[in-house]
Amino acid sequence: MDDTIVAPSTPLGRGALLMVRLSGEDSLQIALRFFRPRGKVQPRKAVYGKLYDYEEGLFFDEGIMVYYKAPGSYTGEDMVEITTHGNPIIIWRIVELSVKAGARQAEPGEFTYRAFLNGKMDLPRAEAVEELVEAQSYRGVTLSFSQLEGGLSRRIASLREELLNLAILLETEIEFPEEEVSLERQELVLSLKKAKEKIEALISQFEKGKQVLEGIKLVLVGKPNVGKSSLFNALLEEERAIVTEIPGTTRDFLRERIIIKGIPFLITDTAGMNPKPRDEIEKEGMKRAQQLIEEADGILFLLDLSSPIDESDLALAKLTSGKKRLFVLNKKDLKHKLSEKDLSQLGEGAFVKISARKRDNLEALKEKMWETFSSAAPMEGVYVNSRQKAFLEGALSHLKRAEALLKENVSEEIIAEEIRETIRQLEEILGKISSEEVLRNIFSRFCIGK
Ligand SMILES: Nc1nc2c(ncn2[C@@H]2O[C@H](COP(=O)(O)OP(=O)(O)O)[C@@H](O)[C@H]2O)c(=O)[nH]1
Ligand SMILES: [Mg+2]
Repeated sequence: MDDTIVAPSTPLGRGALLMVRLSGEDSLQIALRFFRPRGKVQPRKAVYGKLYDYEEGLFFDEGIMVYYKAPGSYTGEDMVEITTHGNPIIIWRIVELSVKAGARQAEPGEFTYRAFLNGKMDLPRAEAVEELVEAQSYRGVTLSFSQLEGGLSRRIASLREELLNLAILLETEIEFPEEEVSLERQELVLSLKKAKEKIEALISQFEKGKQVLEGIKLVLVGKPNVGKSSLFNALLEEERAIVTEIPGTTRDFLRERIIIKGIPFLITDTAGMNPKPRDEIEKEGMKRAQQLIEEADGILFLLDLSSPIDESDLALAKLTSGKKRLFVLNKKDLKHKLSEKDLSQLGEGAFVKISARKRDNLEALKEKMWETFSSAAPMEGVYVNSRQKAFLEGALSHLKRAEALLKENVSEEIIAEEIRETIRQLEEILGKISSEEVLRNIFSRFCIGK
């Protein structure tokens, strides 16, 4: 923590600009080894300068430097940000020159970790930074930004406050039993119920939040030539997959994202999905399709309206029976030969008739996709990730235990202990009492800084 770290902070492609960051006590001193400012360096003021290679004795680029003085920076430490022309070679040379001047290359997530340790943000906010960067839709961006602004943190903190007051009241009763009881049992019952409802409301946002942020993974399933690739293209409104009349020609998997009512759907077009593989390639294709089906959140099951159901359809129906499905009846522009009875053999799932080739009824399909696969929970501007959810569930079980104990008329002490345990679970969410190992583990999964 007391060393100075350096890392590129933009993806290292070629473009107009790239940025590198330093954080730690020696940031400015190290930066000034290779950055020659033209003008006075002042906190939070951009200064133009040239980049000097102090090993080779030459200038290699020009750029803008901003110096932040502790604690007024992202990490809470002294920081320097340097923007250069957008060639990664320049950035790597800056990193190299920084390291040679005494900096250390940052670990993934380390800037945000420092911000957390220095009290710049609590754990849900730090996690929101990562979630914001990873969000798969604009709705996901706005959602994670409201989390970054304290959406979840505030709710957890106020809940913690309320429970803390309860615990303290109970404990006062224990210590001074002869004094006027300030806390009626009736009140306690009500307070616990309210707290429980708040926690349940947060847990209920998990699924929705995950869908908005990460998207819903769908796989196109259907025998060769039903129109999977045609539908894939129709949904994307571009010719991404190869459409041919030779069955089983799409050999690769393609994944693309479409947004329906703010929810990203990640759709995979499967190749060589032939339940009766004719060669090694098709066998391998089938194996990989099976893997994809297992990992998917749902299945878009394609059928050909112009032909009756056959064994291949039935085999695929069996393969996907454990998943949420939407049956997409394609080629509705052709003469229908698929009967209701055929459909009933396939099992559970809503259906919709479309023509991928004619781009017909796609809006209805999208509406059905949204109905079938997206979580029914309303969007509340707050969400919980899986880590936070686990602790909320822990908190909930202790609250329920406190409620049950209350009915049994046990001593205040035991109830207070359950409330204390609930509070500890909430503090884990905020990162107040998490061990260094746990914290490092959370931050090292961050992609930022990689
Ligand atoms: N008439 C008609 N033909 C379609 C429709 N959708 C796809 N096709 C045709 O069916 C054939 C196979 O389509 P493709 O998308 O490659 O099927 P895949 O093997 O499931 O990927 C192509 O000739 C498509 O033009 C449709 O809605 N109506
Ligand atoms: Mg195909």
